[in-house]
Amino acid sequence: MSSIFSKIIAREIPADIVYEDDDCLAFRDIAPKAPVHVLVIPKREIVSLAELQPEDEAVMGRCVIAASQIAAAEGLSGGYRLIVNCGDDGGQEVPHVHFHLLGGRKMTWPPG
Ligand code: IU
Repeated sequence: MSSIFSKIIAREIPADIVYEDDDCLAFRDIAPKAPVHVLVIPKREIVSLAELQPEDEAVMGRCVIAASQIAAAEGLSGGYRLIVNCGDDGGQEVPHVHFHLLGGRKMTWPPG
């Protein structure tokens, strides 16, 4: 299933892209929930964590490492949060798996 994130990958709609490699893309969230709020996505169209297949292992790992590198580049030396919402109960709105990298403020726990 294609989503708006596929259009961002294809450069059909603009986004503030902060990182790209062969497998992953990262861009700033249009409605940031923290001073730093970057979405890290696989370029492959994967709907959610619930649809992951064994062949997605490398690309998902690549996204997590990219998130770590972006966090360092953004100066988040005090820490940050990396989360994935999955499905309706998880609060997922866009049907293309994405990591939220949130930082620049103290996070609370548990999330709502
Ligand atoms: P969620 O985990 O699916 O709820 O997160 C979707 C995020 O995508 C949310 O934080 C939106 O602000 C963000 N987003 C975006 O950055 N650009 C877009 O064009 C759209 C959503 I639509």
